[in-house]
Amino acid sequence: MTTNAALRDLAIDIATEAGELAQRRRSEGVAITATKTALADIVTEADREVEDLIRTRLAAERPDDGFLGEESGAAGGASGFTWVIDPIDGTVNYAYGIPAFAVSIAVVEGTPDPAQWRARVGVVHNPMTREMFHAVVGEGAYLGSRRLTVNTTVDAAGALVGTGFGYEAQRRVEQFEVLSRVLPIVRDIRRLGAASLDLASVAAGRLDAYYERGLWPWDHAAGALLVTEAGGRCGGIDGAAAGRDLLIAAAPELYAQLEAILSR
Ligand code: LIP
Repeated sequence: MTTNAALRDLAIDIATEAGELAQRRRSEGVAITATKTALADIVTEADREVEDLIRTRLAAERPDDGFLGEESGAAGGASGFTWVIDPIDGTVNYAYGIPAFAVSIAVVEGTPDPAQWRARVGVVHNPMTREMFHAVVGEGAYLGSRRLTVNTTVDAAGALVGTGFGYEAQRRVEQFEVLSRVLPIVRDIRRLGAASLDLASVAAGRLDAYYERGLWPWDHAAGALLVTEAGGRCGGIDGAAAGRDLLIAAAPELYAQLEAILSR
């Protein structure tokens, strides 16, 4: 019987190796961009290569587990556990050399659906800052060895709130309308560009809250566990699970205030 701690340690080891590859490809990629290939192709290649590394490690060390990855999709397993992977979360930051992207690795139990799964382990690693955020269900959230807690003393008027925007024009029009309701109320907005790092920032108290519509399961699988293990709440409106419709993350009292604003 594999313990949660063993799954976390494996996730950290794989995230470390994957982060080193992502960093290496980025530096090599800049040279290639300067000569011929479009930067977008560099990023896609790196995304795929990093996910391939993760998938290969897991096939060797956890052959009976399922897999759900941004680049290569889903594969069932016999163990009841699924590894939910975003190899490079913060793709645009990665392409531009902004040091705010992460390898996001989660282990969930049950159906690999955010509305049904039970997260057991979450790891979010920013190789540029060498920060390793990690959590095991029921055992707290950490940045390295430092225990994390969400900010619990802030209401909406004083809140620093992270958010993000999709890639489609029409969705951005809708997201701008929502932002026009939030911005006048809160302290300020931050758009970090990587959901996993937004969620890690809420867990670490670097943001008071985060919300976004249109996220994929791999964007938030690991970060959501960081938030809940740091004493926060992560979900949607009226008790819904976090998903494509909406994700809100904050301490419970601020969550309720944001939920009221976002559900208007
Ligand atoms: C990104 C998310 C971010 C969102 C971006 C994009 P990707 O994921 O992490 O929160 O605002 O539009 O979806 O594409 O970098 O893996």
